[in-house]
Amino acid sequence: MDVTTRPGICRICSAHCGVLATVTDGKLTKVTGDPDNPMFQGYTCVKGRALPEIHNNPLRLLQSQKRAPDGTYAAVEAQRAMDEIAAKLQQLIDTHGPRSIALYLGTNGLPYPASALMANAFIRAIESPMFFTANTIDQPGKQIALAAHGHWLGGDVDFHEADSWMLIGTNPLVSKAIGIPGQNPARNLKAALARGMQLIVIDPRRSQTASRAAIHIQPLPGEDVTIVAGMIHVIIREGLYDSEFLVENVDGFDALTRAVAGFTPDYVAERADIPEQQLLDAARLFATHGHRPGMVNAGTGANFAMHGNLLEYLCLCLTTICGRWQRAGERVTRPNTLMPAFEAKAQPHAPYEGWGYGERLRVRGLTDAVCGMPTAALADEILLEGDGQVKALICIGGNPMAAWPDQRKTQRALESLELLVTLDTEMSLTSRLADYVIAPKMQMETPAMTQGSELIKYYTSGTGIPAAYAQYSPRLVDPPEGSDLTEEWEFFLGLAKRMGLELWFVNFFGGGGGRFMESPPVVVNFNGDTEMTTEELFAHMCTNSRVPLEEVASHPHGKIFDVDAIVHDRDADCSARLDVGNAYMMGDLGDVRTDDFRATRSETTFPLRLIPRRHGSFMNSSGTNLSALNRGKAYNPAYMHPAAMAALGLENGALVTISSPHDSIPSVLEADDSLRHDVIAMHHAFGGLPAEDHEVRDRGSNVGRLVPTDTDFDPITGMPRQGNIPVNITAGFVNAIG
Ligand SMILES: Nc1nc2c(c(=O)[nH]1)N[C@H]1C(S)=C(S)[C@@H](COP(=O)(O)OP(=O)(O)OC[C@H]3O[C@@H](n4cnc5c(=O)[nH]c(N)nc54)[C@H](O)[C@@H]3O)O[C@H]1N2
Ligand SMILES: Nc1nc2c(c(=O)[nH]1)N[C@H]1C(S)=C(S)[C@@H](COP(=O)(O)OP(=O)(O)OC[C@H]3O[C@@H](n4cnc5c(=O)[nH]c(N)nc54)[C@H](O)[C@@H]3O)O[C@H]1N2
Ligand code: SF4
Ligand SMILES: [Mo]
Repeated sequence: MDVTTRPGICRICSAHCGVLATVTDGKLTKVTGDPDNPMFQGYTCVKGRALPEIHNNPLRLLQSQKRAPDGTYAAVEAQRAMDEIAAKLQQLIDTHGPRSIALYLGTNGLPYPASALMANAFIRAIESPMFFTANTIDQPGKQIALAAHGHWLGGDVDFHEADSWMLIGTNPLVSKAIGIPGQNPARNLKAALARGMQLIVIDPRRSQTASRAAIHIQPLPGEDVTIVAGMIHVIIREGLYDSEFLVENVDGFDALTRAVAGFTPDYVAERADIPEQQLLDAARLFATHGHRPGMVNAGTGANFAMHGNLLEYLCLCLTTICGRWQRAGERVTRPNTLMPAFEAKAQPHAPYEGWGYGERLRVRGLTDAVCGMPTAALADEILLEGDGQVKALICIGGNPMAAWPDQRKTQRALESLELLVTLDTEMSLTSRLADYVIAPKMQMETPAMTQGSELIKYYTSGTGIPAAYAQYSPRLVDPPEGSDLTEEWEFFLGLAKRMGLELWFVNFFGGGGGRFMESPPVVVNFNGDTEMTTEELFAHMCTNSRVPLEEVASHPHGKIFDVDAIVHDRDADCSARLDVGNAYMMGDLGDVRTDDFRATRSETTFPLRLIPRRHGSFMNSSGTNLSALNRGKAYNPAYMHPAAMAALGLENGALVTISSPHDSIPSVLEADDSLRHDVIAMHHAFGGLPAEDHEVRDRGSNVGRLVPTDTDFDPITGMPRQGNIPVNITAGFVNAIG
């Protein structure tokens, strides 16, 4: 037996844990934590340890697939598929113009750092503006808010030193996504609490994270704007803000003061259904506790419930009026390692235009924005006839049928396309509607680096790697024998060669969607006959790295580098200021204050609110079909408080119908006393096609089907109301519409 164990990187989520991968006779057989990794010290989660099952999944595609006219699939050589797809794309471009071609990048772009960049180079080369990502059905308000507020160039306060922190609608102990550094978040939080950190969590559910909080506010969902505005109100009224920081760096304080004036503690307490004293306690704790007070971060729960842009903006305002940014002379919390060195400065970068420019969508007045194109409108762009109609869609590591809102509309749209291509490791729900499914290599079959995990700090505060840590890993295992697999970036290069296109691959670093750069982008030109390996492309991508890639690679277990990164003094001529009084945001806050929440509440047809939550064993729709991860339970239950179930005469495990004003889905009830009585919680991205609802106990059901895209939606990002969804529950299920 030939057995080797080598260090590698799990990239299922943004934590990018350093792992040990064992290969036995050419097959990945074991993945564990790497005790010699200085950042993770042996930590992994259940998903990372399932990488062998993920690679060896019998449902994994080892050949690309092509759909026959009768709807069956047969293997097709990847090169041949590229020939046919390139020809079809060219024909569509010649007949309907480049806008008829759209790309959608999902969460499995993250493990492969060249994938998204090459896909983007391709769409620019054909001159189509239709590049969409999962970001605009996630938390696009983060970038909208940064544009309106500006950036602090000294960066974030360090969680590892802070005495307080506030988390809103996020559960980083499970999601590893934001706030508590995701590199072993449980250890990071434990250490912080032992040091005396006081945590404030706002969540309608007593989540894993909330149960460790000093103050857990458990409000009605969708009232986060109300609560944060209330906290700002209290902090201003009691003079607990940082006036020195405001004078030096901030505009708009008067406008903010006026806009929050109506959010008095009694109003907020009634509206959010929380104790008034708790709001006061939280505001005072956040503003005054400890020597090194911390920041506030919000997650999907808070962003999905409408007003996501405003919520994110108010979080920045709260952070800024309390002066919670890293100052001159302090350490840079997230120094670059595989990204270029930069000089952090204790000064603002002024706000910039964040939305309302660029490509105009043909529906709902939406446009391109700093968060990217509105993905919730892509199905409409496919269905709406006329000039500019989208006729071909290529999905890279994403699963629209599982994850997009309005599943029935998505299905109609995807079925009406002239060409649908997915790059996916399996016959996902979306692949099952595709003309071609391109089978890619998997994580341990490709080289890996942590640059992508480092980079996400530009997306928002509270993300990225909080140390000068980096790791590189070579390919650890060969693809299965007899397979024909293509890396995603090679697929786009293959199309470009066939279509006679020159590609400009751009790896840019910097916030604001590249509007301001810490360093010039790395540009790699691919013309007709450029040949390159992924390893060579990574070397190009790291041309300007602070620590050279070879140096990083010489530490196979990863290394925390000793870089001297201190926040510098502000430039003498710096006149930029942060803005906490943006007119659009203040107007939106005014609208929130005047909407008639009592009237909305008195509506009783849909008395419950459905909220999102992540599953510890799955990454969105990935992994649900693996017994190592689902342990015999491959569905997403509807979690509900037992007392609320009893009040409706429903029992644990009962089959029920969950209806929103838009549509219905089946589900299986599961008692959960961590929830408020008036909410139910579900994981998204489960279920089959609508016609497969009877399989609910085997595959769950699709929350996105309850979400319309054209009634409650954000006017800037197009994001629909994916959380705080009004629903009712009835016993049993009749598959009426599907
Ligand atoms: N109702 C509701 N809707 C939501 C959400 C919610 O909470 N509620 N969440 C939203 C959020 S935050 C997001 S990010 C989006 C997610 O939206 P998507 O990114 O579109 O959905 P995923 O399920 O993550 O899709 C991942 C796909 O990648 C495939 N895959 C797995 N491994 C690999 C690989 O190695 N290579 C390739 N090429 N493919 C691979 C999987 O089989 C799967 O089909 O959904 C959004 N939609
Ligand atoms: N294990 C695992 N990790 C993941 C993922 C996964 O699917 N599985 N998905 C990844 C992705 S794509 C993303 S975007 C991140 C998301 O990461 P998070 O944003 O941390 O997502 P969740 O873990 O679902 O935590 C959301 C919390 O919001 C609460 N909530 C729901 N509605 C409301 C509300 O109206 N107000 C407030 N205040 N709280 C509310 C929920 O109860 C829940 O505890 O996680 C990433 N990491
Ligand atoms: S936390 Fe994320 S990166 Fe780490 S092992 Fe789990 S899935 Fe992989
Ligand atoms: Mo996400």
